[in-house]
Amino acid sequence: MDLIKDFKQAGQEHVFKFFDKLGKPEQAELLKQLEQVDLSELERLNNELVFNGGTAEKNINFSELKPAPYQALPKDKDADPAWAEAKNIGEKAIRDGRLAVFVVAGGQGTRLGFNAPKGCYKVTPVKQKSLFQVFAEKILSASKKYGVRIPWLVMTSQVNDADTRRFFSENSFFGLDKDDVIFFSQGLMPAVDKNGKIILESKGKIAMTPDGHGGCLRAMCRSGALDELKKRGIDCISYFQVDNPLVNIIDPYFLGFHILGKSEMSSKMIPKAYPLEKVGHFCISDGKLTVVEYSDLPAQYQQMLDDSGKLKFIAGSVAIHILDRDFVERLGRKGSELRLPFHRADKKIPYADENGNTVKPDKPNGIKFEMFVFDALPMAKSPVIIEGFRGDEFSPVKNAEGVDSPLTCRNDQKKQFARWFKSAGVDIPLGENAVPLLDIEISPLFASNEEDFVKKWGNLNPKPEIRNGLYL
Ligand code: UD2
Repeated sequence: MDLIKDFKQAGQEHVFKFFDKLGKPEQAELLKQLEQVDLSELERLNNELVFNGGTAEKNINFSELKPAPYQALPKDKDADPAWAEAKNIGEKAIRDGRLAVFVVAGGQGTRLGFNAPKGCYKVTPVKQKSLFQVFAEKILSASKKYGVRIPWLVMTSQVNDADTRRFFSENSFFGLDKDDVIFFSQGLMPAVDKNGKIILESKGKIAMTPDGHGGCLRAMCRSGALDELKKRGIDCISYFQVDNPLVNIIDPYFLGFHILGKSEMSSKMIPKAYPLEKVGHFCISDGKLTVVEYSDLPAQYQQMLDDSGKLKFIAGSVAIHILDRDFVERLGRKGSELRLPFHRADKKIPYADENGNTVKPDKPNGIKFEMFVFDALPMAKSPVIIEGFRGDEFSPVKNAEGVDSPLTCRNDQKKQFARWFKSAGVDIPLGENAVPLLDIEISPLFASNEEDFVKKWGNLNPKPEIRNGLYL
């Protein structure tokens, strides 16, 4: 059999160690799994990342690193000619049906300790809506405002695909047309041991792990999602992560700057909240725009100040991007010359012992390979970065407690709503750290930004009382 010969030639024949002891269906399953493995890619990754222990970041000369320039946020966006022009262009593009939104939701939410797809996690302060519902309502609201269908791409992984789809159908797609929700699963990569050998998880199964959010570029091409966008005349894809309910997924200013800049990939930056915040850093390395992840940038650089006493590398990457459809195709198409690099992560990978019984290790024993979507930036033509306001853009749920937890996220949502009320002339009482003392929540179906809220609230007659809290 060719497959067996190929694996033998690649020095990976041990995956057939228990093959003769398997029944026919298990044999077929294993072969199906092995067919997915790209042995030449694996050999390249073993040489680059396992045998040499190197990663892409290690090639960065930190002392040459410069902070990346960005379009700074003005006090009043509509009074600023560049921002006002961007808004016009962006709104026109949305109305013309050029935009799709895209959530990467293949991760497992391990840190949060939540045993279901993370998008099902209940986040809002009053109605306890799930992350998926919040995003769906933002889409519905924009569809109505601009009179257009806005398709939603949802990337899952093999682990959570069925549960994610079930959650959407049990909730009637939160009012969206189900033809406008396009699910697809990200790819898998074999995990290897420290000698570059594929790990056998059980007698008839190799260890395969998700290929990282950067796997979305290949997955969009392979799944046909990109062709679907092409068919619908969509060329701009608004990319965001599943853990951040504040994200402004349909932002005409951002889209406008992306289009005006003829950018293939644009990003939003948020000034870091504190020097060691766990976000990427927008930098210029070797003349190219690059994101250097917090874990790869030595602490002295994360904390470095510039001449004016501000953080030198202040531009935090919070994983909000706009991707040009043709750019995704250029990088994600099979056989493409351009491709994202892989990163190495040392993990605890269950493995089959001498007798084929699965053992769960208590320390990292294997290596998984992942791609990061922000690694596409250095390959993009004319990338654009604009500044966003944290309070209207970013408060992720990552940890069960402490920073970036359900509590901080609920508080940040309430703070945002209180700010909108204040602009509309209503003072919500605030407690410690300016957290509203009342439980307030504004559905994106009522208003999904301050400007729309002020207008809508102004027109409400009679206005509801806000004695013990309010849901609008
Ligand atoms: C990510 C960024 C960090 C910053 C931060 C903001 C990386 C490496 N770092 O950190 O720079 O922007 O987010 O919140 O990305 N996902 C998949 N498939 C995968 C792995 C992840 O879909 O194989 C999704 C996951 O569902 C989530 C997102 O990617 O929506 C981020 O994943 P994470 O929680 O592992 O990223 P984090 O917090 O380390």
